[in-house]
Amino acid sequence: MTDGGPAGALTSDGQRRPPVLSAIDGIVAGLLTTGIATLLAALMTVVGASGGQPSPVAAVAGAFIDRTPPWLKDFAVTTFGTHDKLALLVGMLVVLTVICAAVGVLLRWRVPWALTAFALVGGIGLVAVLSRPGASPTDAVPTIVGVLVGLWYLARGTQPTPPAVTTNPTRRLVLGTIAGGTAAYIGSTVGGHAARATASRTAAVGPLRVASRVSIPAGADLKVPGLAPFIVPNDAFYRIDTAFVVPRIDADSWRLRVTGMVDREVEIDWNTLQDKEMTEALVTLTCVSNEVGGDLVGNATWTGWPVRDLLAMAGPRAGADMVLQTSADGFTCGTPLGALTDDRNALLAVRMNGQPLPFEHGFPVRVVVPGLYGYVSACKWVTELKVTTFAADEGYWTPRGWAARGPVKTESRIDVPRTGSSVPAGRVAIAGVAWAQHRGISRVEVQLDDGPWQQARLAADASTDAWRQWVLQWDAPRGSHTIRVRATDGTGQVQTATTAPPAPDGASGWHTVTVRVQ
Ligand SMILES: Nc1nc2c(c(=O)[nH]1)N[C@H]1C(S)=C(S)[C@@H](COP(=O)(O)O)O[C@H]1N2
Ligand SMILES: [Mo]
Repeated sequence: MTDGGPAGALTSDGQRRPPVLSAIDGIVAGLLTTGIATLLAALMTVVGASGGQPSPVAAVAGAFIDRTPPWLKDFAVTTFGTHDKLALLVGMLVVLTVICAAVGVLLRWRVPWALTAFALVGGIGLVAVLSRPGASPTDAVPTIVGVLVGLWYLARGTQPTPPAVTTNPTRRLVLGTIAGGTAAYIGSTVGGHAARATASRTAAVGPLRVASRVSIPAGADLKVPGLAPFIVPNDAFYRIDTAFVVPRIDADSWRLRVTGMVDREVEIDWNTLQDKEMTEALVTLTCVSNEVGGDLVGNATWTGWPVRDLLAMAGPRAGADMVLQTSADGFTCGTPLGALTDDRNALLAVRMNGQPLPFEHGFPVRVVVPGLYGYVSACKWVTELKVTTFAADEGYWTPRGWAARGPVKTESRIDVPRTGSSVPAGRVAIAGVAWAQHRGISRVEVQLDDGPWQQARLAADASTDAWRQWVLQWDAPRGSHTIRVRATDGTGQVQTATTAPPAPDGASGWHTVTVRVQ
């Protein structure tokens, strides 16, 4: 075949083109559009010309995440865990490829329809870009330019006799897009905004004034093989958020404002915060989406300035009962005002296990509140605290089917032996973790098959805000066995046997595993 241009059913020498070539033309047009738009978006971000998300791919992903129905979000978290964003990207690219291929084939018969369909898909990207938090009209430029180039590429091949010289410009354009995209990526990493953020994080290791330090009792970690460590390392800590692209914020340009029902609005910056007297605290974070037995829970040492000290500077007014926290990426969560002003360790955290927060976990500053699920308390990349009421405002997840208030339910989990595993007969350590943040764990019991509840040995108590490990040595007889666990919190309340799904306010029930003893 001669290169008769990207479209049309006939080649320049009058032969019928195989449909697969038309499909490829459509895909190339899609690649050109997304490549150019991504390149321009990256350039805009590098020069600081956008406060939103000018890349249509990232914007559609973000808009999709924001509109995901609860069942689909649960499915995604259960199926892909913390790889849910990669799964979304792959899914989007597959859908886009199929649409573009269809557009290419349609071009063989109905040129205006094909071009219209292509423009409509671009329009979806445009709407997404313009509806992202912080978007400005100029954010539309990358998508519009990208779509126009894609349309031009599709339309140019539909001329009756495409001039042969079009071959080279096309090739150059494709190569140029790849080269430009790579350059923009490297540029944004090395010279741009992301680089400033990385540099500011690297520099964020100076000494802090810490009023109270955490000391972890020697016996807090039972070191049973297979049991979750008492302190979860930062790179192993679960990550859940709605951010398709992890926000990379330059600490030096970060500000946190306290607004709303306050006597005076307050704003602090990074340097001011660094000079405050910090508190160090062990706090276990839990996701409301965590299934019974799930791993969306982790424990870390957090260092930060108590939120109550900042709120006291602003002076919350009478009648306020909620603080709407806002993240740099537009996410919000509604936290009971009392949980941020009482004596618990609700922190504006700047360190996680002694390190500056990883970008994935909220650098430069996130909030951590013992006793509440993350979705109503643990705002990452936090930029605003609006003092308000539950009647007037709601956080991101509330209109999406989750409860406005999310106190953590008492839960316990069996880590070893793993469900479905086989263990040799004899002494077997049954071990796991239990949590009831801010109330503490006073007892953990294990039931083997339908036997009596046996008390497990608890690890040393490090904090009522942290999870507690437990272990029970078992003389395992041959056969198939069921192991169940339940915890009792610091108030004497036994963990409920009533099973509930994660939505709307957290899963409940006793974690049960089955093992085969050989
Ligand atoms: N900005 C922002 N903060 C957020 C979220 C989010 O989507 N965006 N998700 C919350 C939820 S649902 C949880 S469970 C915790 C998880 O914190 P981690 O990713 O550091 O473990 O962050 C909370 N803070
Ligand atoms: Mo969560």
